[in-house]
Amino acid sequence: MVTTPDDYADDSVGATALTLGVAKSGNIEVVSDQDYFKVDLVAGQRYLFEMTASGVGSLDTAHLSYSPNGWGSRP
Ligand SMILES: [Ca+2]
Ligand SMILES: [Ca+2]
Repeated sequence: MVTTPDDYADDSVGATALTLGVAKSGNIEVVSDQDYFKVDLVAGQRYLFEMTASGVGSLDTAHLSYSPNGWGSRP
């Protein structure tokens, strides 16, 4: 059996840093997968975050969540 390794950490401690304006792609390898990202923001500024899905099984139920420790996406 071949398993695909997880591409991003499942928790905020290991969150991957994002660069504003630069897209990041990843995979939800298993149903229970969560991929965490972090980004430095400036108070008072507006930001737009977009998440799209492709391939088998969409992220219809995916969501972005915010906490001071980072953003998370999960199915
Ligand atoms: Ca993943
Ligand atoms: Ca993960």
